[in-house]
Amino acid sequence: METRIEIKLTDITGERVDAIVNAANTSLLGGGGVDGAIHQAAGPELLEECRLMHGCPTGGAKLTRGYRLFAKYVIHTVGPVWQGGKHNEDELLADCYRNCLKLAQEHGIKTVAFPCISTGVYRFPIERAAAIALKTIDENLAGSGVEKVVFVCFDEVNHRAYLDRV
Ligand code: AR6
Repeated sequence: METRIEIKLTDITGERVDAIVNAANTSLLGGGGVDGAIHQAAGPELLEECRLMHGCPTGGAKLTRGYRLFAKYVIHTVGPVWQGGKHNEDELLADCYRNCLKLAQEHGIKTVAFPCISTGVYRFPIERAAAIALKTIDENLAGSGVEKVVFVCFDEVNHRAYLDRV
């Protein structure tokens, strides 16, 4: 099976994929950045379902429906807050990508779009985050049943960091 990796500069809420990934916080009760944009686009039912989840640990992932989004599902993951690099941040960020893929596999999701997890408010260095995202997906895609992964960047710096690595 051929798997496609795409890198885009766009708003993730408009992606026409089976699932979009949300860079959430441990409460799963919404926030700013991509989290705010996804809740805004999906509508209030998303928050209602998130309330039933009782949060999510850093590096973990939980799945909800997508409501008013094109995407049937939202996979909520919680990236690490950058604290200088000696607090297991790299491994926790890799866990986010791995656990999202795992959920995608369990739900028969074929196409999934990821934002640049942790690179906004959580201040993870952009180049380092892009390298981890690409490597982790590359290492875990085989056998997952996922046929297309879209890395959705929202700014030129992240976009360039991904393009330079493929
Ligand atoms: N589409 C795609 N990417 C986006 C969008 C969008 N509509 N909006 C922002 N980004 P951030 P984090 C990019 O801060 O660092 C929230 O408040 C953004 O440019 O959204 O993981 C949560 O509730 C950046 O590259 O997430 C948490 O409290 C990337 O998404 C906290 O922020 C991630 O930036 C999580 O922080």
